[in-house]
Amino acid sequence: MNTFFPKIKKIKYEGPDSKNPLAFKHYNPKKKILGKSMADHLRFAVCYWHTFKGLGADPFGGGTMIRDYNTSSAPMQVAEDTLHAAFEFFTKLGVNFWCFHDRDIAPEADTLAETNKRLDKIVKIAKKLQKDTGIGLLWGTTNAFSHRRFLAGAGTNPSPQVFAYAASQIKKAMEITKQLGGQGYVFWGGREGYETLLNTDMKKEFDHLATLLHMAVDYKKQIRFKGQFYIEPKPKEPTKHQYDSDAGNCFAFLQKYDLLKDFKLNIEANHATLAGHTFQHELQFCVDNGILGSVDANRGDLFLGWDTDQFPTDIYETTLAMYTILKGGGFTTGGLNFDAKLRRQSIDPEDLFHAHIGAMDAFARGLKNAAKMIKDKKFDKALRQRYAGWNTAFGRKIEKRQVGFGELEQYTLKNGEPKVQSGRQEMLENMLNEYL
Ligand code: XUL
Ligand code: CO
Repeated sequence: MNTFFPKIKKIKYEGPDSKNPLAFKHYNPKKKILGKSMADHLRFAVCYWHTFKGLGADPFGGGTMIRDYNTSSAPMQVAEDTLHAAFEFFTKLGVNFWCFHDRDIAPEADTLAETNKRLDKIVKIAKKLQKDTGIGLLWGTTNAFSHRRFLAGAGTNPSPQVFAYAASQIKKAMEITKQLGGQGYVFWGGREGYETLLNTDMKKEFDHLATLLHMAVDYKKQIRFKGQFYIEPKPKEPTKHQYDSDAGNCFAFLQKYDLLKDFKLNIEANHATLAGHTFQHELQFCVDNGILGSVDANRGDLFLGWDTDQFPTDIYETTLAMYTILKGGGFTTGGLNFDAKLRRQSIDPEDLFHAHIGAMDAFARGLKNAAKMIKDKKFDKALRQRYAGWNTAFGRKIEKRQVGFGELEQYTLKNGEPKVQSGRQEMLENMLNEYL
């Protein structure tokens, strides 16, 4: 396995003093933190679409990256070569998982039947590569947004024929995800949204989206696929208004349509910021409501209003994210999938390694910092103190709804002006910096 990245050797942990750019300074997979190995905490996955199929194209120009696995004129040869390159990459980098869309691993043919045959061919090879390398599938998904037929959405398309096509595609993608032992399956509503309400029956579209997901749940039971289902919030792009706009909105949707027991969320950092939230906010919302499933680990650029999908490098962010994830019990089926792409000018294959090494180290540092914060309990203590009033008999009575407005008015008339306290934000922010 030394064909497509011949210059790169297996990436090793060399510790914080290493000056080798192709080594981990912080990610030490076997090192135990809070009783679990770093690898088991972080569950890193490489995404197929950006890493192997993205070649630096942007709205103003085509790809800039030339790859040896992309040179054949036969599309299925490219698919095979790319798969081999991918497993060479995963192995050299030392991640335990990968993620893909159906259309990333095998190109679409003229008919659905032919496309499915292509998938079968590639999945057979992928299965063998997984077995040979010990690398597992974190989640699979469907690309029901790139093809022209999905211009007005998949599950929310005004045409039942398109709905049926999307369902057929998801059916197959679930089957291959199961065959590859996928631990999860993601539904990102690529074009489930609208451009103008003048041509959109929003109620119908939400209902149809829920119908599609219910059918997926039924089919999951039918084929005994045990992986976890996730939906992935994103507020805009490609449509002006995406239906799964943020975690709160997804939670309401899942509750309304009785899907809550079957779905968790896949939270993406850049989607959080597009929704006007911090990454930590979206994670915390999920933890609080028992719906944190997996994470697409990337970052946006706050000066740019689109999904720049950059590799995560900000230790402040990764520390807060890992703090929230650990406090929420950590990952079970999910993990940290680098849904991130190289910048257009980073054209060399080794840039793929630099990007992932930096991202893995950034999360490894986040994990170490968060573990210290948890052990020290300083933030826990500050939070407890702030809400201490609720642990008094008076506070508990309110929480248990044993008193109403009348009793509270009596209390206020008797006790007068409440005592106010400082939020201590600056002190807490300073305290956080001590861990970075
Ligand atoms: C798009 C995005 C997707 C999903 C999988 O913004 O994040 O790549 O993660 O379909
Ligand atoms: Co994503």
